[in-house]
Amino acid sequence: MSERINHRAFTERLMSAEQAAAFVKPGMTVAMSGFTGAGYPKAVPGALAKLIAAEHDAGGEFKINVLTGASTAPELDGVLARAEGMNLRLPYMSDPDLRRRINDGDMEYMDIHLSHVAQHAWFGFYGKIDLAIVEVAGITADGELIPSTSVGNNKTWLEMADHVILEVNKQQSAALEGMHDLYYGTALPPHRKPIELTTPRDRIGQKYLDIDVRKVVAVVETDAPDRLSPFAPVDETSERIADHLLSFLDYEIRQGRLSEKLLPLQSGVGNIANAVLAGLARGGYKGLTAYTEVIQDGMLELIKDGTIDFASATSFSLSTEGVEEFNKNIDRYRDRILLRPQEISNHPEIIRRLGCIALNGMIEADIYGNVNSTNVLGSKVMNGIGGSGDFARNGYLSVFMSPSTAKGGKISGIVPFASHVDHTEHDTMILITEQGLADLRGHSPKQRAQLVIDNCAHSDYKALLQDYFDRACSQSYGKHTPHLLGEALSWHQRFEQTGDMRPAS
Ligand code: 0RQ
Repeated sequence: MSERINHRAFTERLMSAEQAAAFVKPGMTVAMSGFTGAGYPKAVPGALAKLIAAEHDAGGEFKINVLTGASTAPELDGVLARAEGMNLRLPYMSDPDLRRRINDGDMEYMDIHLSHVAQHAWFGFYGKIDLAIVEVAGITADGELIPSTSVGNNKTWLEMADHVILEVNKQQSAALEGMHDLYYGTALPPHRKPIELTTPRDRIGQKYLDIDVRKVVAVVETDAPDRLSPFAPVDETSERIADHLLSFLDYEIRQGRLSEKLLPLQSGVGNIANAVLAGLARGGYKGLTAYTEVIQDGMLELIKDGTIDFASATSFSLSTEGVEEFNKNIDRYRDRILLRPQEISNHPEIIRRLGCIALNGMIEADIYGNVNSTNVLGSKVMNGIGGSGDFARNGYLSVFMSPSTAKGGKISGIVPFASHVDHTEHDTMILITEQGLADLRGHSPKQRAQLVIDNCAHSDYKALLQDYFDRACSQSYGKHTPHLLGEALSWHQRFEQTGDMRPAS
């Protein structure tokens, strides 16, 4: 038996990544593991990319549809994008080569709420899933799968796919065993039952993933780390954003709306969200919980110093240093972290019940609070909506954060009209930039606009926004959400034409 494979039926199927990749045929829909750079297959996609490139060199056509949990890494999205091997990719992604292909119009990309993916697959919206390629940390003597550093949609992929390729990665810590909670109680409407999870700590499922061994066509052993990009160092801008958030939370506690334990935190991906988590350590909180998608470096720090007592997620998203820290002190983290399928970590029913505090980054917001999380200048996708919509719509509080400007001040993060809307004004309660915080709760559109302009806009753009808003208030067709339609997107147009949202004068 191999070190991590303790069941004969699986060792019998051991083969090289090249042999396993040969099971993938053009036109297939292939579902892969992987969520924010963790737990993705490390070897088969690379071998597949070589097969694809060879086929293209020979004048043939070889493209597949790729479904994942969320973003993966260069060894999956990067190699397949460079080989021009994907017709369609869903959902969230962050690989630069993949992003380029999508934005060049060479392939299709579907950006979907992360909680929707598994159920849409079950509803049949994505057609048949031919093959699943899933990384696991080991296979037990009973033939069950020990999940890796992310769970994502793996349960669904293993159940739905006609055939399965397993990558068993011995570099993933053996101590991951027991850190997962796999819920098998989901059903299709109208047969759904309540999901009985009432605190982030609750275990409602099993430790291992089930697998029908008859579907397993290949098992590949790997020994490679998750590869994650480092976060930008915490700078003054993100520290100021964190400070505004902390003052706001203190205010909520003083008002009696939140207790000192707050409510379960959700924190998005990206530099700002990570820096804000680091800032929470300064807040002096103890014994908080998180019900979120990803455990990033900032959250690991909070668990380490006792700020967070328990975190439920679907994946890790750690830098190399974060992975080292986790592996070195895994005993400290083992009883404080549970990884669940993303349909549970992001489930609207649970998020609403727990009352999560949703903290997410954004690209831009407009004066009324519509938030663009995904498309620069309304057309160029950055990463995708991820789970931000699952949490913003259903959380107790929805907070969106961003520096007030981007690209050296040439772009304003607060605009007259968002060039793409992921979260409507109805889903946005709090907007924060380094300039300040706008608490939009209980305010009408015009009141919200004034708060956003006063509190969040950068000084280079404040007067311009005020001028737009004032003229809209007097000239708009309707006076409920005043807009000048011919001008509403003119800032984005100006940037396209001149490289700066500010007028030349
Ligand atoms: O670009 O890297 O080329 O410099 O966007 O911006 O300010 O470093 O912020 O890393 O926190 O990311 C919305 C992308 C913010 C992220 C987004 C450019 C900026 C920079 C990154 P460069 P920052 P962050 C749960 C939650 C959606 C998914 C989500 C995100 C780069 O938060 O992907 O929330 N959110 N999931 O220059 C042009 C603007 C810009 C802009 C920023 N207005 N115009 N470029 N940038 N604002 C987790 C999961 O779902 C898995």
